[in-house]
Amino acid sequence: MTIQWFPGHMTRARRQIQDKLKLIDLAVELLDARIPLSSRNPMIDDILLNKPRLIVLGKSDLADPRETEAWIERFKYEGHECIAVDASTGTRVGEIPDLARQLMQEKIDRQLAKGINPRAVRALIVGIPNVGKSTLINRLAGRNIAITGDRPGVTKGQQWIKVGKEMELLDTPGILWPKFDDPIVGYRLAMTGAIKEQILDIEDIAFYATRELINRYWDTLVERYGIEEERPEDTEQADEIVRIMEAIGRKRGCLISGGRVDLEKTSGIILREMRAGKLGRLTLESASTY
Ligand SMILES: Nc1nc2c(ncn2[C@@H]2O[C@H](COP(=O)(O)OP(=O)(O)OP(=O)(O)O)[C@@H](O)[C@H]2O)c(=O)[nH]1
Ligand SMILES: [Mg+2]
Repeated sequence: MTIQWFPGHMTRARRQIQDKLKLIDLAVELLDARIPLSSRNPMIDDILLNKPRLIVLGKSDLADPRETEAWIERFKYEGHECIAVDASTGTRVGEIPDLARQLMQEKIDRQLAKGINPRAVRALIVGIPNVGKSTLINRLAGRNIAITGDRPGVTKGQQWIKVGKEMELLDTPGILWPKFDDPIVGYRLAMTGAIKEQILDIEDIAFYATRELINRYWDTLVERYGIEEERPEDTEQADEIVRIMEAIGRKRGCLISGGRVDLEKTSGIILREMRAGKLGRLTLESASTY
């Protein structure tokens, strides 16, 4: 399968970010707490150059809290300030302006020493499509100014939004990068909703999602769908994954003529429920293994 996922507007979006860098004091790099590694743009250092940066792990309400803590430690160890938030309820979002100010403190002190009154901190928010950039900005601003939506590609252009008196945030369209070195990165981005459904083979994505669930969250899978199958011994065997998908489909009554399982319908259920957190809080990438 080829994922056709690098439409022109993303190249444009990247260029627009680079054009704005001169105006920006700080970058907020928003990652998906369920896939902190795969949601990280490998070109981010090239795009942001040496701008001070705050890493925010978004959708942390959907991720495994222990894994999220480990990722925060990991990013801090690498020298980045990092915080996990849930922008859907606003949990910990209120700490972001303070952290941003701390990152800017040296510059602010320098300006004060020169007798210059520091202006509002200008921050840019970057991240993959659908990770929650606009939702986070709305939370910070305390009102719904940026358009949000449960699909990738909602924000089409840049927009400055005032956050209190001391901060201005630039919302940007989600960007992906031209090539995934490891195909699993593409599948994880697709599973968690960063790639447009229309260009995906949903059975293919659900197949990889089921494989990850078997490997990492087998008990949750059994509990959610009430399947009575043996746990596959070798998840590299495609039929073993399909066996579990079919068991889920049968439990959910996804059948077509002849009593066969409707895999497309089953795939839709697995992906929808996984994305909505119905399978519990899942993290697909552990800080300890990377
Ligand atoms: N559970 C949960 N959902 C979130 C969170 N943040 C955002 N969402 C949801 O994720 C979806 C995408 O949010 P947006 O803010 O539109 O995402 P975006 O990054 O601006 O997306 P693009 O503009 O398409 O790049 C929406 O349905 C939000 O309600 C979060 O912290 N937790
Ligand atoms: Mg947006």
